[in-house]
Amino acid sequence: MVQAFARMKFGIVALMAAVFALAAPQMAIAQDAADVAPVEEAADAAPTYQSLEPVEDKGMPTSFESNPWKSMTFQDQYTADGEYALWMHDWILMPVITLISLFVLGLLLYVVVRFNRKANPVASKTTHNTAIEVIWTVIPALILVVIAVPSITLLARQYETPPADAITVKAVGYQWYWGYEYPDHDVEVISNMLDANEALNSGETHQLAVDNRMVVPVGVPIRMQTTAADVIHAFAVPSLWFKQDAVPGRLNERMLVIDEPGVYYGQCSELCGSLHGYMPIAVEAVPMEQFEIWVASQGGTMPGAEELADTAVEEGAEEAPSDEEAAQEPA
Ligand SMILES: [Cu+2]
Repeated sequence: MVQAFARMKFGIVALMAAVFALAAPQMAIAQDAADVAPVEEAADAAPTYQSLEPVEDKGMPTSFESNPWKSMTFQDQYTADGEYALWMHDWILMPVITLISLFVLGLLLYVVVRFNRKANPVASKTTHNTAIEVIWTVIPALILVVIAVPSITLLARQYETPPADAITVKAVGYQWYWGYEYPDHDVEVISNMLDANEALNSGETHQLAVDNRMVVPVGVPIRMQTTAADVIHAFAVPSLWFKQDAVPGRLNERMLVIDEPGVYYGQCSELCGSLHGYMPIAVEAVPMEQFEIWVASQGGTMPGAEELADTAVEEGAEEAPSDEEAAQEPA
């Protein structure tokens, strides 16, 4: 009985080996076919994209109740231009404005007290004082120079042209929502405001939360283009130091490099009709690997990946017949 089973087992193994030997060339062809179409396979096996959770006080306004001081100034900045501009505001403009205001107020109070009719009944007849005229011309000129240097630097930085390999994102303003086109990736996203309940459920601020965010990679140059389909809108995200008009029939362009991952909120900033206040902007900056997953989840392709896939298909097309010939030869 045991011996019979052992012989049967040997027979089964032999049979399987024979079947495998016959099937092997076909399997090899099937294997090649799988290699030829990596794009479809990647799309099937793509990990699902996880949206980022917004962080309190990052990329969004701060309420007076939670932090009165922070609620009255600029949002924290997450681009190099924004950090530079905020530094200029905090350390040059505000101190200069404050000192000049206090100085002028002091002069006014001094004049009111020292030269009123009672204290100074006989007015001076002085009309010229060369020394004082030189001082009040030269000092304001120097102050303007001190402001002009960082100011023109900032202006020039904001006009910097994106490099040739920058990722293009085109924000299109519509009455009353935003569309984001990714011509390099063959992706288009339509972004509408969430209503109050939906925003509450997603743990976001109402009138800033949207259904589909503008997802971009972090730390790489983005060629941010803005235009509009109907009336003038403006694409503005305060924490990214970004505000650019979206004008029908025109394509405005500015480089955007975001420092760190996060969700950054903004709003349309050009009166565009009755729902102008209800077309918020949400920019989601993620590491490049995450961005690639997002592009795949939107049915798009990375520019490099497409070329690779094309070459793979061409190579596969050349190899496939030779394999078939090899398989047919023994038969
Ligand atoms: Cu608008």
